[in-house]
Amino acid sequence: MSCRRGALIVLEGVDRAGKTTQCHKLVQALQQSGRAAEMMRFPDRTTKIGKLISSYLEKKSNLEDHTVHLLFSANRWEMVPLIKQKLEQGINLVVDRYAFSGVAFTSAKPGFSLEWCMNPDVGLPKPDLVMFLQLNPNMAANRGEYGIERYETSAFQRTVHQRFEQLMQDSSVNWKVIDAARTIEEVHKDIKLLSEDIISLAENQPVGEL
Ligand code: T5A
Ligand code: NA
Repeated sequence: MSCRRGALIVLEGVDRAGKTTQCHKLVQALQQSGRAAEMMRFPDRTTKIGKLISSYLEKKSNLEDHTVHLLFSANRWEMVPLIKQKLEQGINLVVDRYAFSGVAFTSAKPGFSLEWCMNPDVGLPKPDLVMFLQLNPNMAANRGEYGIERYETSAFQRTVHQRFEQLMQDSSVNWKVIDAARTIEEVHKDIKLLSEDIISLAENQPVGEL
């Protein structure tokens, strides 16, 4: 006998779309309904690699563009043993950003192809569900503290949004688009329903690879 595995659920979207808010609410809701659930976020700024990334994002240090891309990917790879372990233990993981953010943000810089950007993340555990919080970057800009960290300019975010649109063409990934311009509760209701559905489906399937 083996225990049912947990689902790998990812929230993506442009900056300020509400990902962190919704991840917390989803974990709480799943736990309240008696399911094991934990949150994970990328970048994970607590590791050695994560601290390099955090300093870069806060503009306290500069890193060459390819280098920082590989660090973001390495920051996911260093969590893979833990991700696999949690899923095997039957814990549902709710992940705030994943490889798709990595690709969308770097490929929004001049001279980076989607293909080059995707390569370092090939082989990562594949999410069972990726929910894209759709929000016009102009609306996102009106939500608190926009413009402090690197990448937080409307022009760059518009390009990031276009890259996400391109990534969502990939039908081998289970994308669901969520209208994030609604209230926190309305958005949460959709996210919870989609997550509950995927949790029952995923438990009968092995974890895939990106
Ligand atoms: N990055 C990331 C890469 O370049 N490569 C990578 O591989 C990865 C993983 C940091 C940066 O790193 C880049 C992308 C980012 O630029 P981060 O630490 O996740 O990534 O970014 P944060 O600044 O923490 O989070 P975001 O800006 O993405 O915001 P969220 O999580 O989408 O939004 P949230 O929930 O914090 O909400 C923002 C504000 O809006 C309000 C909230 O209360 C909050 O004030 N809000 C709403 N207001 C109205 N209606 C709603 N429905 C609302 N939902 C939330
Ligand atoms: Na966030």
